[in-house]
Amino acid sequence: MKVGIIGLGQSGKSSLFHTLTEQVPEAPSGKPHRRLGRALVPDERVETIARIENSKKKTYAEVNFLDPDGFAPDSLKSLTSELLGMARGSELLALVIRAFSDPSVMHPLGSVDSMRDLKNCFGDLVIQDLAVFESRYERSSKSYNRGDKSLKLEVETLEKALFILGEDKFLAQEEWSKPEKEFLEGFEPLTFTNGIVVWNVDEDAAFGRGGVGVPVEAKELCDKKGWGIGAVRLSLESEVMEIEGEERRIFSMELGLKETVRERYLNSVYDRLGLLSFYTAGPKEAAARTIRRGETAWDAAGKIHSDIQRGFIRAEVMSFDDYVKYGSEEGVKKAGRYRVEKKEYVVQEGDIFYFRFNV
Ligand SMILES: Nc1nc2c(ncn2[C@@H]2O[C@H](COP(=O)(O)OP(=O)(O)OP(=O)(O)O)[C@@H](O)[C@H]2O)c(=O)[nH]1
Ligand SMILES: [Mg+2]
Repeated sequence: MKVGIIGLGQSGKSSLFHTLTEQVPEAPSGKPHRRLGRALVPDERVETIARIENSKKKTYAEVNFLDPDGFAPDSLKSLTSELLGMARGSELLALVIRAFSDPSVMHPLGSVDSMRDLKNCFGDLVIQDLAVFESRYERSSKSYNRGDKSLKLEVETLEKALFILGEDKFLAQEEWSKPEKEFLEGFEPLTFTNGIVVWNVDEDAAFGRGGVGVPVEAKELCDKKGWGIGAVRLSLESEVMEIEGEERRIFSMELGLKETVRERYLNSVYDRLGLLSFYTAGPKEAAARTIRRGETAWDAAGKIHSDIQRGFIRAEVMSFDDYVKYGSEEGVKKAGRYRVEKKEYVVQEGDIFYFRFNV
């Protein structure tokens, strides 16, 4: 799973990347490029399973982040096509908006005005999509008018898309039929992508879960676009990530941070994308894996290994809650709570699987 970080120059993109991936910033290269990093999703259930099974290895689900890096600090006065090109194809966009005042950090537009930046950045996403669809429309409408009627769906869909974008709306704000959607998705439009705004506030800002620190106006705009928004004190959280091990937890608690930004943020990534965690348990490995809501046991098997999917016979399943309640797989079996499911079984949050397969 891939999350593309976007934002104006000096808004805090790399700070976010750093807090999430713990990857230390590299020396400036001066050339625009994408920096990739991964974050392991903290998961108490993996710890529990590993304890019960005495597993040798613990495997966590992971999320990949990319940080557009190497742009001259004052060159990103808007979300340029080069920057957005790097984020296209991500499953989630994380838009960092500068809401910290620190005068020692320059703002590419010369002043801090978070609402202006948010509106402009949303506008930039629309502009980029418009550019993509306009050039395509120009070509296909020509062929269509010359008599290629197979392009009917394409031309009509493009007309609808251009109209929506022309109204300054996101494509995701509109209803689409399945064929329309499939056609549009081929272009990986930015305004079709799920998104979260990361409102990067001052160290001493009032803060909490449920949007404290985020102005009502910003929240409303995001709601309208179908995006999430949350306030983060990135410079503070970035410092916390410099601290190793147990000290980090203690320091976080002192600062009143119940969880690190990584835990909070990754949880909201899961929510927004409709992701679930499922598990496998054994003496070799206790592992968490990610799947989309609505996907099946067969999809889950494929996440582990293509052979397991290919040779799928059946899935044996217990819920994590039963597993803890009855203390072991044996206990779950004795309680009559162990199930055998077919390919089509829809995976539930916290399922622990054992796949029978034959290749
Ligand atoms: N005071 C304060 N400074 C911050 C905060 N977040 C980031 N900064 C500082 O702002 C500067 C830019 O932060 P980065 O994370 O590098 O921003 P960026 O968006 O990656 O910048 P570019 O890659 O140059 O576009 C750095 O000096 C950070 O230390 C914050 O919440 N408060
Ligand atoms: Mg950066």
